[in-house]
Amino acid sequence: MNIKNKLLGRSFVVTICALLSSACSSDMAAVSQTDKTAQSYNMVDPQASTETRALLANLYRIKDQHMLFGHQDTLAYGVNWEGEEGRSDIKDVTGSFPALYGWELGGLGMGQKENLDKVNFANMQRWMKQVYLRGGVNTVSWHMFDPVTGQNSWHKNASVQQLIPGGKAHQKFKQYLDTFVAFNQQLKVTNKQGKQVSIPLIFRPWHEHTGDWFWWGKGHTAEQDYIALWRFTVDYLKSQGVHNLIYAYSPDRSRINLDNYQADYLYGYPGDNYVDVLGIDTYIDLGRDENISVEQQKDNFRRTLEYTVEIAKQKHKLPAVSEGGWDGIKDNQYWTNRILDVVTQNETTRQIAYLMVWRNANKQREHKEHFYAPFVGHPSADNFKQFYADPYTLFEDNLPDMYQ
Ligand code: BMA
Repeated sequence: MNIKNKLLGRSFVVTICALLSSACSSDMAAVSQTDKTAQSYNMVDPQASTETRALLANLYRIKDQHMLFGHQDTLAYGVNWEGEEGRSDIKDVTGSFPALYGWELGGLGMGQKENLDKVNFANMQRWMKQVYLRGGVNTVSWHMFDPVTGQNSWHKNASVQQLIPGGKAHQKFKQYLDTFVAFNQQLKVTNKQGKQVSIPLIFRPWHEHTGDWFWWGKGHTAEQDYIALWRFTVDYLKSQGVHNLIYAYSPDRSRINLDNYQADYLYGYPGDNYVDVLGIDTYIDLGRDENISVEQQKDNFRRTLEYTVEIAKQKHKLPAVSEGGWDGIKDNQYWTNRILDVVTQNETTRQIAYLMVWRNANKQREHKEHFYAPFVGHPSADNFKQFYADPYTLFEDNLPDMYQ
């Protein structure tokens, strides 16, 4: 058992509460009032299920003291393995699964059995259920193929205006959304209390729209059309009986000027009634920008976090780093020096509820080195163990019950 298990493992909650009585007693009170508290967060979906409301309330409760660590596709494959049940590069290195699991729907709507990264959708559903039953948190993104042209999300078509209400391809777009409704309907499990529940998901559609690389991005889509696309997506899913979603907004930081953060960040913002989580996707602050010093990059990351948290505070939303990392992790001290040191820098940066790094592509299948999390043998693996052991970070083995 590592230090953090000793400090934070579920069985030690009582002990730690005795030591920190004031902090914990307010935590405990918050838990018992989960439902009430969640309503006061003014969720996008007023009919969100009890478990979904609890998840959001618990993320709020935890965020000042901790940050959930997440990894995309962690159960599906790793750098040196594929198709091994119960494996994850994060678990190989630390002994624990991450707290947050990212999944990708790209390909859904095209009648494919697998997503764009060859993850079988039925397996994905099975893993999502396992995650929920173990107490982890699932989040999904969707590199939607263009319903107008059938091309993937990186084609720069001016399609959004055809998809929104009044557009020529609006019916087609609804059919794409219906595929998610059907996928989501199967995400039901019987929980420990014997109740059938729909697995809560942090749903992150239309991401990185401040960039110009997706067909819904800036440059190919008018701002009001992007907003209409987002709002229709939310309204339609709710109208189809989907009530297990927490909606996350996630512009890309590389196209946001730090000196004009609020305005750039809110480009295309669909409104407070349409967003629960204010996320930021950032690679540029986390290693990609090799033209500036490490210190400068860390300072930029600090500002990104502070500004995101400030906007979230004003709008009563949950702040998060919805996606990011450094392809190849070319710094052995990366996890403590470039991430932990910045997210824990001050009371504002510490408000970030979760941070998720992108996928570890399977080297053999994809014929490339493309990874954002450590794996056994990677030079940053030891440093990642320190990151894991720090009381600030939460992995699945340290998560409190997120659904009550
Ligand atoms: C990108 C890369 C691609 C992948 C896509 C969708 O960032 O990882 O290889 O296909 O995300 O998951």
